[in-house]
Amino acid sequence: MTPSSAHAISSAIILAFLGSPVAIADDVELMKTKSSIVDVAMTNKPDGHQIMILSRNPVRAGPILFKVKNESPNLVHEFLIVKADLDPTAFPMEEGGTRVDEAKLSGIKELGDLEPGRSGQMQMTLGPGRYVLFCNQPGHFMAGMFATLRVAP
Ligand SMILES: [Cu+2]
Repeated sequence: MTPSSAHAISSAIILAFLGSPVAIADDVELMKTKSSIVDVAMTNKPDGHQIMILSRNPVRAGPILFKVKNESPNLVHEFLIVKADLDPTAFPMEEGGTRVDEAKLSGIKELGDLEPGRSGQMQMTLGPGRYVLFCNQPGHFMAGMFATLRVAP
């Protein structure tokens, strides 16, 4: 079964249950898998790479809760998101090249700094399209701390 046909079937099952007064455990499990929570893990590797890992991708358009965790032992990270068709490697950089030039991208939303081991949450309603999630602490973007998220209609 392809992922899209599995998705279509689970959607159909949920619609069927909405008409039923009886809630059962399987139904709750299905609703959970439909909920739009994206866990975001940010950490740095011993080799110097900075990474951002998303728990799911793509997601459906609508309200999405980003649960962001800084898993680094020793570095502050931050979480920014912008809708962009531009490939992250083509993002405008500040002079010196250590940070993305945020002034040149419109519509950036930001969670702000997260100390090592700390978590934060950001709720957004996203329309369909391609989004770039990134950390803009000096050097982190260039070291790989970004991810693209596809939001399906
Ligand atoms: Cu970072």
